[in-house]
Amino acid sequence: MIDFFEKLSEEIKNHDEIILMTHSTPDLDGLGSAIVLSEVIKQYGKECYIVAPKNLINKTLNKALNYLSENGMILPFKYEKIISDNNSLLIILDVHESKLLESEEVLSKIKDRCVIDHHLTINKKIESKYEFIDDNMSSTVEILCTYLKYKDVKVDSIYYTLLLAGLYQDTNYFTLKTTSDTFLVASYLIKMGADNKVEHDFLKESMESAIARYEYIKKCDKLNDNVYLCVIDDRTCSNITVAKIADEMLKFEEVNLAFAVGVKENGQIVLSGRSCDNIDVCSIMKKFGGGGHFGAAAASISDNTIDEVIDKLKNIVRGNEL
Ligand SMILES: [Mn+2]
Repeated sequence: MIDFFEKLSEEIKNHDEIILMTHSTPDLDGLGSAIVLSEVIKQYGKECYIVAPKNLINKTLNKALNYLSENGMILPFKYEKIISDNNSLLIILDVHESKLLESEEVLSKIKDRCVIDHHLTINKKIESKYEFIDDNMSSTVEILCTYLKYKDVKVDSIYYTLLLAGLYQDTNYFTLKTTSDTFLVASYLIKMGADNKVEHDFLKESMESAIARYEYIKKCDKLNDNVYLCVIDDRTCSNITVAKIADEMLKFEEVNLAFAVGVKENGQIVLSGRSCDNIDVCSIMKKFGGGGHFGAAAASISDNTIDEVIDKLKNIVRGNEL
């Protein structure tokens, strides 16, 4: 990792302009890390932009972005159309597959690339000069904080709050992929001035949305011993909604493997899975063309109906494939 950090710093110094990009429908882990990295890069005296997100439906992220604006922080967003290669370096965060990117157009424009990610590799990786992809890391925040510590760079305390919220969100309150190093990162962020109360305010949600989730959970199906599926069948929903339902279901003592499925506005089926007890839910999601982590994974499916997806999932879970 230290090798990569040295190369990353070197690459930043060797380029006139740095473009940062995360996955589409960004979250606080990806976009929060990009915002903080842009602050660091400005300290190196370089121009730095973040590819402007087209779809900001993550409420926690929105709250955090508003909080930054209210506190006078300027977000260096730049639209994909006006981005060009001016001896630019593209740093890709929290994703390493081209079809999941915020903008494939920007990817095609800039040839010098570095990739920083913590997801499992499922499909073809983006070609880059240097990459650091370690699926043992809890989050991109964890990788970035290791870099900040190593380089001994400091940013305004407000950014540490942003990173702490990203760490909470990506690990689902320190339940997913959390190691002793993850807690050390949390400790570092608090030490550097992260405000735990503000971070908790970012993560708060409306009573209405929490109750709506439980209405679906109330009707969930038991597929097998300790395996449950929740179906959102009366409205369209986002991948965030199904992810949150699957997260929530894993809290119950009856549940070792939880799935939630729904239909997105564009007609795609979104399926999310969460597991404990060493069940590889990612290998199940791969069967639907998806991916993610060992204990948390998802798939977006275009060529099946929701009923077909549910049937296929039931067959997988009830077969001897687990
Ligand atoms: Mn992440």
